[in-house]
Amino acid sequence: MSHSLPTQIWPSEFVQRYQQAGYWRGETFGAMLRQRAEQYPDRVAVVGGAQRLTYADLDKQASAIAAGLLQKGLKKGDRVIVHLPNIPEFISAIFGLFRAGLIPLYALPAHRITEIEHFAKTGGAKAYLCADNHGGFDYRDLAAELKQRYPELQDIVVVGDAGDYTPFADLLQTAVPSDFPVNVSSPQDVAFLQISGGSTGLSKLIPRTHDDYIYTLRESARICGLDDTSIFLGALPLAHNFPMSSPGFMGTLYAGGRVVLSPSPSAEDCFSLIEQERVTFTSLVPPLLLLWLEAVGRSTPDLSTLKVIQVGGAKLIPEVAKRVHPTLGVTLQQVFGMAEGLVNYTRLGDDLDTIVETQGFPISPDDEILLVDDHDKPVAPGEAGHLLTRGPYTIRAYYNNPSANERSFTADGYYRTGDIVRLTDAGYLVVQGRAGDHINRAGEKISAEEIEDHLLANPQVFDAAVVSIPDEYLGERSCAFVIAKGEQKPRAIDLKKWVRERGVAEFKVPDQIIFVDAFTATAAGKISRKALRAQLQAQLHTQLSQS
Ligand code: AMP
Ligand code: DBH
Repeated sequence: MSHSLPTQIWPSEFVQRYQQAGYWRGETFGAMLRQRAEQYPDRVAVVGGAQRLTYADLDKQASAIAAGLLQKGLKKGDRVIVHLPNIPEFISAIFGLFRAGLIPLYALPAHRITEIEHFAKTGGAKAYLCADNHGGFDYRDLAAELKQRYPELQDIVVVGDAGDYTPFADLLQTAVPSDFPVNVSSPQDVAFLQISGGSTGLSKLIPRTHDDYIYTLRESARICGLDDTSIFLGALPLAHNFPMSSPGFMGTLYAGGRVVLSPSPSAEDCFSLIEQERVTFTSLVPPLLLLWLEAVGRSTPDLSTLKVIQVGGAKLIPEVAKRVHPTLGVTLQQVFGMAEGLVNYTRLGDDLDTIVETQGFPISPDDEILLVDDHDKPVAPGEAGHLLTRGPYTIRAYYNNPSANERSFTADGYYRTGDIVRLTDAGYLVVQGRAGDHINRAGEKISAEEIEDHLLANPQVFDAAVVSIPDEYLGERSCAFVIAKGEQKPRAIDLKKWVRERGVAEFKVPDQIIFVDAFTATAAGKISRKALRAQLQAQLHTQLSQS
């Protein structure tokens, strides 16, 4: 398996086009932080827990972390798994990695050994950076297990009580030579690896470059009206592409604003931070928005500084969207994006109908959108079709995954998003559904195939098919149809425990398990798993609508 990073992602004629259009300006993350630190040395950049880091602090920490990691023997281009909750160290660590030319590979706090092992192996990671203990889970245990399963791992760095591992605090103490470089990367180098929720099998790795990502930050900041007075509340996990870059914490730092980190996205934690820190905007997934809308009726938080709430990651129902302004007194912005690239925003000045009913339009005039039928033929104007896209910040291939690339990209480089979309007369996108077999559970994407594989590994399971089921709060939840092996059916609770104990993120454990004796006659036999899932899904919807 080759582990070298791609050196060029877009064909040369596109590179030229995007540079000439002024999208790619040769910026890098290492230099960007230094420029902000020179411009706003004493301004607070990041607030989290008891810490308040100025831009100068952040810049200094980034250099110390970079120097410390290089001293430990890591080399430019090495991948480092970043597995941290919403704490300031998340931000200083990734800027430290950028400064050293090391490549962060972002994992979600909910990920467990199975996912982390997969990231380590597919990404060819050299180091793992984690918290000590967070949310009742000891990440040092995971680190120990990872080292066993993946002996190529050279370094383990822990924020907090590091036990046998390298304390993150030690890196911060590294003496930095005066000629230590601010940046060692080319703008078109891969800056980091994002992960996709993925519809088939395990998450795929998404290589994003400095130039392409910084373009999205600059434009997202402009579209969302950010400047150096903006204060962003990081409520969703920072590793998600949405709170990272749409415009998220990175876009806020690009604009010279301030990032406030919340330990959880709950209304309780977030409302008090909004009051104390005079937060001006934040990003949420639809189920959290619902909780916030309900919480406001129970308390009287002072949300007067909050101007915009962005909602994305999963479809927002218009009825809920309509309640945002009257209940919270803020402007709603819908965001439809993907870690692979394309991001759409409703614009802040759009009329209410547009904000409530659509998912906006792309960042870039050069985001190419195609809506096609099942045979890749364009659909008639106004009709819904599979969304394909290509543009100055949408990847052309996943990292180290030829079979996914075959499926997910067309010959001329369009990414198959898996979403079914229609365009309004004004050119706004409306998400109608999706073609891919994943469950969008409160914005977390779960691959049906991945969970089926875990269930099939159980000796009491003969066959399994996982589908989504509408859920009042989560939008969708997961439902596994299971055919047991032999007479004795396992208990649903034991099967859930089985999946959990395979070491996967809790959100992937099936919410519901339905035992069946067989998949229906037409479904049995040679039809595809995709068709089987579609059939079970339809069956489930009929049952639900009749009950
Ligand atoms: P990922 O590729 O894992 O980053 O997930 C991106 C996917 O999330 C998109 O392809 C959509 O299926 C879904 N998504 C993101 N934002 C929205 C939204 N505002 N409305 C509906 N679906 C969304
Ligand atoms: O769901 C997503 O992946 C997403 C949603 C909104 C995203 O990546 C983004 C905005 O950038």
